[in-house]
Amino acid sequence: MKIERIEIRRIELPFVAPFETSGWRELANHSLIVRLQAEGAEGWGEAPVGAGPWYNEETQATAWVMARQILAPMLLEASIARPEDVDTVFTRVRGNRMARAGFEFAAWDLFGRLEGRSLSAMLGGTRAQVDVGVSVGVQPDIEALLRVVSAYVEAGYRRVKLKIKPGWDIEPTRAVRETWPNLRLQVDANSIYSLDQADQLAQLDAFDLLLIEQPLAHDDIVDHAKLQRRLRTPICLDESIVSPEHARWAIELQACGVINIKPSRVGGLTAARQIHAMCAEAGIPVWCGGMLETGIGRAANVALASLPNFSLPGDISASERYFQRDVVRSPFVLNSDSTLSVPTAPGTGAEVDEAFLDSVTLEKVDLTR
Ligand code: OSB
Ligand code: MG
Repeated sequence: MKIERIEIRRIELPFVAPFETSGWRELANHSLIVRLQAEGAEGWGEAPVGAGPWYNEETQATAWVMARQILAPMLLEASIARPEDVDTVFTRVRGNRMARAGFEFAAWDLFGRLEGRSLSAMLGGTRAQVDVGVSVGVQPDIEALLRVVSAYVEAGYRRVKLKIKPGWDIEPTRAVRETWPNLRLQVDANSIYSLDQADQLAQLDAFDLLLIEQPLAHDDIVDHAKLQRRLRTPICLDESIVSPEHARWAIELQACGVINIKPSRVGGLTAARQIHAMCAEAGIPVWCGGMLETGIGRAANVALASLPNFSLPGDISASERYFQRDVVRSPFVLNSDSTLSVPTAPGTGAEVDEAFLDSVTLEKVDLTR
């Protein structure tokens, strides 16, 4: 197949509330949306980059340049027989994995729509519903935190993740654990600690957490292995795992007990599926993380989370947790058992609301063969 037309846009879709991590604040989704057209069909993908290089090195500005000047021209030149071929087309490209993933997701969607198969079926998904939780940003004080968590518990979420940082770690976690003794609880530090803070992190062992996510540097594996030996709670790597090779290194070094797979972080679903298989083999549970995606990127995450070794709840919340209005006519709704239903329609199943998407588009380009 030859891709005939590629549309790329950068958008700004405000969140219902600012999202604060250990090191930065997100006020809106600043992703790139990719649309591929071929053989009378189309596919959509989202590169969920942030406004600034705070999570990884990519930003909307870098992804925009990469997509227009490098990735789209490469893909228009190529001939692809399966979605996995997009991963191969881009192997020469160093880094820039979220920008690459935007195109790769769109190719899966395109092939799914052409073949009449759901993305979950294409990937080898085995579940019709996926367990999900909610990621709670840093709050001004513990009272506010308990109010926010309480609203999510009321809404039906049975797994909560707290963003932590020095000065906002032990006490907030203790307060949530004491208020909800049976809640599935985990924390995420987004790379803010160093190994010499191991004793402080070990205090989190008291709260029966599912995992402690990415305590150390975004590109570290070695110190995480040292830290893991000093903690009872499993370490979960997020930022550090940017490819299947990185997952293998982390497993070999015993740097973590769990891996968070974000398909966008690793360049797409092809690499995500390889990491999933490698972890299944090694007995490492995985779960699907999120990047505050619109309904376009979220649909790819939900399909991926339907694979068998996704045995912990994902950071894939209902659309209304993020946006007043999503760019799709098929928003995700939380089921009463803290799950989302996996779409069964061809491709991702996302039905893009083009008029609304246009209204949140800052800039758009069209490239053709
Ligand atoms: O580290 O998992 C993270 C959001 C943006 C960037 C990084 C992270 C997150 C989240 C939110 O924790 C996950 C979501 O609900 O999409
Ligand atoms: Mg994380």
